Amino acid sequence: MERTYVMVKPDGVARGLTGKIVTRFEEKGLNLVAAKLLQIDLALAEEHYKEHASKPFFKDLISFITSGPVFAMVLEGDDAISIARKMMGATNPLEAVPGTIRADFGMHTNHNIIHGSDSPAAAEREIGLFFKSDELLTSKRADADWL
Ligand code: IDP
Ligand code: MG
Repeated sequence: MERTYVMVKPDGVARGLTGKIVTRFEEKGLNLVAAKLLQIDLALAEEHYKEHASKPFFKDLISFITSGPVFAMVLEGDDAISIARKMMGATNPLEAVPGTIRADFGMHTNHNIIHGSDSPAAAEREIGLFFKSDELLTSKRADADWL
């Protein structure tokens, strides 16, 4: 069993895609452990994306991710990290395979709808950045035996 941090970015929230995106993960079989709408401040944005601090797109990325509410979630399931990344699709929506979230809803790399942790270490770090431990709640899905 694994947990991952997934976030609908400001473009996805503003475009009214939050519900559709959450539904995809729920229907797949991932279990929702925590969720909230929040506006990311500068310090949290820079910490979350610190691995990209030296990249040419960093400034635009920080201003985009702080531009409006995001929908933050923790999802749980076997191989949750790689399953969520597969469902998101490639970073550039042009390269994302149809059926993935970025391919189906996104147009450009800089507005690519969704974030998901890319490793167990990143998932642990990002869950800790966005949620307190008492915000993580586990409920048994009715279909748990099949997942
Ligand atoms: P990921 O979100 O698929 O893990 P990363 O390489 O970790 O991709 O990049 C983080 C985010 O930074 C991307 O989701 C995208 O929003 C933005 N980004 C990455 N590369 C570029 C780029 O070349 N131009 C503009 N934005 C980029
Ligand atoms: Mg990444």
